Amino acid sequence: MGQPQQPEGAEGKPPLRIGMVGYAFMGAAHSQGWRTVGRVFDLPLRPVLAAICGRDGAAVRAAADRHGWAAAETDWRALVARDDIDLVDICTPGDSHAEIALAALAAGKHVLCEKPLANSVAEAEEMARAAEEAEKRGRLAMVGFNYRRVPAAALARRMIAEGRLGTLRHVRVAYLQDWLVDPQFPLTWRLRKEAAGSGSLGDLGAHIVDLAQYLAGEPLAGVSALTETFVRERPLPAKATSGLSGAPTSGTGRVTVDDAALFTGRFASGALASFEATRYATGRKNSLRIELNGERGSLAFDLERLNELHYHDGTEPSTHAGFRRILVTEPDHPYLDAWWPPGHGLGYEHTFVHQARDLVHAIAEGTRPEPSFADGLQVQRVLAAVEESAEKNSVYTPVAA
Ligand code: SOE
Repeated sequence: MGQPQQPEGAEGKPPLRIGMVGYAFMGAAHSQGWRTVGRVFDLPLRPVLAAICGRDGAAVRAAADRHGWAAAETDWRALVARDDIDLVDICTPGDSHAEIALAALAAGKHVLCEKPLANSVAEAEEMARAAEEAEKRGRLAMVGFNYRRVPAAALARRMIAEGRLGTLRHVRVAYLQDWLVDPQFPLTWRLRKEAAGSGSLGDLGAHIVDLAQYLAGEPLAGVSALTETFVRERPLPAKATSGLSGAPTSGTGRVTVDDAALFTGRFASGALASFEATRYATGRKNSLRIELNGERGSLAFDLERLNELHYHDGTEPSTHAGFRRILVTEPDHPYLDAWWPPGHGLGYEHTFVHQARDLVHAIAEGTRPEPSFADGLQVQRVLAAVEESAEKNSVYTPVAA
């Protein structure tokens, strides 16, 4: 640790001093984003990695050194209270999103909160209200649905907004992982409702609900759902991975969240959608595939081939119509003018750089970041409708307004 890292060429720009809570996978991914963004994009503010926070002092100090943070804290309340922090980046399990975000907004900080926004609609409503109040004081809040910032997804959004698909009829989207297939995988925090809020639904389903609504440009009006927990008892983890200090470390514990969620949805316009979120798709590691069909054309995207977007122009003569691959690496594609020459692709980590870029610009310009906490609340309401429908044997359930 030492002086915060200063991206080259950022001299003279006012600092945006970041304080991060959490240093696991998302903490590492967000750190990469904050470290890199000022080196790639010309920004109106200079991100400074001021402090990172975690409960374990030795581990968070090691994380500060590894990820380039100038200081380490072991109490998030102390981090939020620091007058040398302008923005709090929340990379913790969902059970602490609300308390940290509410405290940070009340302390006059901007906030970036990982997805899903909260573990319940009630928490999300309180966070959205607080964000709306904070906005009046010039403090802004974003929720980290980073897949909107894959260039191919942003290009798809631009093409749909331009009317290239015409009236939307279908969205079908699946987010497939397989890290829970082994019944011996331990009962970590993501498998306990009190920590994670839900299972694959909130972890993976939140991403595809947000992405589908973002690309469609409209909210889901209602859903019919099935959820399942395939393995209901799992070995208790060593304390270090349980995410819960003092947790027993022998025997088994009950899984209290969904392992998979399958649901259909109707958009406000009447377009129909199908969603699948699972951690049991053996062989699929991080496969998010979405296809949108309109009366004038279709778009298809696969996160495992994230530099590509497949487009079918339904207005072309049938003799030479068909899906064609757009290689999304041109300088006039979203975000790409800051990176490499055409054909040199990007990866998963770059979505966090783009997320940081967009948040810095929103803060500098005083405009509401997207996705906002209100967007995060809307996703939370869809997730709640999915759980309610699943509890009622897939009865169609309206999404609360
Ligand atoms: C789940 O394994 C997970 O880490 C999600 O929590 C992230 O949001 C996603 O980007 C990658 O997969």
